[in-house]
Amino acid sequence: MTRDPLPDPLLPRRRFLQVGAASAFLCTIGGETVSLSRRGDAAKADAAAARVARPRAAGPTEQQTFTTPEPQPGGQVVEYWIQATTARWTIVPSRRDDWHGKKVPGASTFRAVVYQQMTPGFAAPLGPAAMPGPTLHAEVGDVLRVHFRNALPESLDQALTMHPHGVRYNPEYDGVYLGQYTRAGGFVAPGEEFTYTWEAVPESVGAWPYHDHGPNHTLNTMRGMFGGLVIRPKGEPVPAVEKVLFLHSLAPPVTGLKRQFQCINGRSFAGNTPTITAKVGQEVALHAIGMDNNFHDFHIHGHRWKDSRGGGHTDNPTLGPNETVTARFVEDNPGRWLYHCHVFSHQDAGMAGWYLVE
Ligand SMILES: [Cu+2]
Repeated sequence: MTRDPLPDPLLPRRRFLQVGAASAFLCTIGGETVSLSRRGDAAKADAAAARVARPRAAGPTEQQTFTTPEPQPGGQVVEYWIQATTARWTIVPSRRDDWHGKKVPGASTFRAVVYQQMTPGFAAPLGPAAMPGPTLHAEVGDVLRVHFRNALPESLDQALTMHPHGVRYNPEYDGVYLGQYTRAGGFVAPGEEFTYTWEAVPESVGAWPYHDHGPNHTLNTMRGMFGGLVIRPKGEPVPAVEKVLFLHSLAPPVTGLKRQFQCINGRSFAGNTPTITAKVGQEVALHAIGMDNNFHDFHIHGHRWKDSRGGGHTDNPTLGPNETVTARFVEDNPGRWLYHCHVFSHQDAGMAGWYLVE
């Protein structure tokens, strides 16, 4: 689908028309405007990101210090070790669309940048280097203590961050690059570590994304630097089936591949996207999150549920960038079901998967 960037007065008209082409977008990286409109343009954004100097805390607001929060009585510290790394990532491993029973020809492998869960002290990998990153769990009253390491190779010399939605944090732990106003957690250079502390407050209940918000955040988010946070009320049981599903695209300027893929969790076409399984009687919670420049919707055949954002029953709620909707129900309808984005051009370019109920 076309992304519609706002006209930039610094861009000549001809360049802007190119930018208007399908899957193009503009990034501002440390004050430079970079257009990602053609295959290979990611290298331009990476070069611009390598030129961003470490910010020096600017004024009194940035000198202000904050107390690191501790858990509420009865809560606990939930610790994670997560590194940012590259991954050779294949979007259509089966080279097939199992829904339509046809081949998906052509290359679909590129270098992604992802979050990977590690054992304490970053001693060894605990999970795969995959899209999305690990789902982080906490209950209300807990604090999440996330030790983050930028393990990018020398060839990708740029600062990264982890920025969460939904949890509470003070400016120290926002994980955002703010130019000259940046704090340490908003600029974690290769080889460096930073520990974020985030509070699970009552208003945090639900599922939320986290993502890179460093100087090159747009490109990095588009190439895999995102994951989910699930915060539960204290003591609430975990649903038997729970899955975070990111709806997003992988476009030629980002991947260097020839075609645009519409993805769920970094994969395209049924049989490659997550196949979700459940049994009749089980509690099911599917958290769909928009993770690109487009609007999506989230449709599951054969089911309906109360919109988690309030309102009535739905089977096809709309989802904006970084917005979550949770489909939660007790399974009562066995069979082979399709789940997909109902934007037709997304559905037909791979944003679909299987939901199998025994
Ligand atoms: Cu969509």
